[in-house]
Amino acid sequence: MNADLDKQLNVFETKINEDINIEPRDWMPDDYRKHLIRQISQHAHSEVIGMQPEGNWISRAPSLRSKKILLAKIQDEGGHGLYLYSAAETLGISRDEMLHQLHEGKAKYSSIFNYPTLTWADIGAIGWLVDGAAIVNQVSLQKTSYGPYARAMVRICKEESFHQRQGYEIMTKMMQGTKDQQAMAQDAMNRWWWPSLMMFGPHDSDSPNTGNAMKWKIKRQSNDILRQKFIDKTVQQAHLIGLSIPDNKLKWNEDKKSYDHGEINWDEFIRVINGDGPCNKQRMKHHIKAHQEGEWVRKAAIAYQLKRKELINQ
Ligand code: FAQ
Repeated sequence: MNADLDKQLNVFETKINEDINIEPRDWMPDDYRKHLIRQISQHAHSEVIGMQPEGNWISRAPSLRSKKILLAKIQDEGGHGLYLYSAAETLGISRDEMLHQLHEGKAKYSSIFNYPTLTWADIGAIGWLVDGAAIVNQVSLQKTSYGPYARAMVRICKEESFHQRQGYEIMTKMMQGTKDQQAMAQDAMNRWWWPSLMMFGPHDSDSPNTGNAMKWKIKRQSNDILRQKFIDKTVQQAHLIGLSIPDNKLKWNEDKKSYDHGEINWDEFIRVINGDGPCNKQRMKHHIKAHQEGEWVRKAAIAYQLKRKELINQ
């Protein structure tokens, strides 16, 4: 029995070392499976809850063009949630169980979606900064060791890069507009910058999951490395359109060839991930209501599948 287990572990570790994807039917250690279910389901919940702050602006988009783009983007995010729930299901957890964990507060979703969208510039800031941060993280996850997760990331990254550009376009247009529009864009930047940096998670030294994640190549780069990449790329984009970064410690470091920056407010981060951000309660309430109201759709879809099977088997 133990010799069998050793052999299976050996095959698993060889695949990880040789960068061969682990697939759903492969043997894998229980902790690897649990780690993936936690991360992928939280990622899926983030995509779906992330539809709410932007959905708030569909009926108030300033033109037909911007309304169409926003609708398509939000629909993409829902689709990302579906790919990710499907990837998590290949690990043996049901979608119902994942949603139950979310509704019970046992599964997290990204802290960023607990902040309100107060003006149209916030829609620009989400596309540019939030999708921008998501891409930096997800490009790295395209090489994650679990096959279904890695493949979902390839498609998601393509769509996120369109989202990032449409957000930057909104901000660029506003910065070319009136003084009021410029002030609105800067205000959105001021409110979304620090929460975007929090998306990458705690510092590596305070990140309990990073050790196993790196060992198993679930994460390819650490929270701090990815956060720094995002800062270096985004500061230049901000300066190009005349936005300033709300961090008086931000300074180019020629030796490091990257920016030094101020400290994140980790007390705020902890509060938000523990349910006490500006919109946590509202987000969960809305999700639970939509889930309950959608029960008849799920029942109808299952009934249709059963009927179809019955007809095929006749
Ligand atoms: N928010 O040990 P670590 C998007 C939790 S997609 C909430 O460092 P890990 C697209 C963490 O879960 C955005 N919780 O954890 C879009 C853990 O708690 P647990 C989502 C956070 O997993 C755009 C604890 O803190 N992207 O935006 C956060 O190694 C626009 C300790 O942390 C992903 O999910 C946080 N920011 O690293 C959609 C990417 N940070 O589970 C709509 C995939 C940490 O032990 C509109 N996920 N925590 O109870 C990851 O890369 C990782 O899971 C991290 C966290 C980097 C998020």
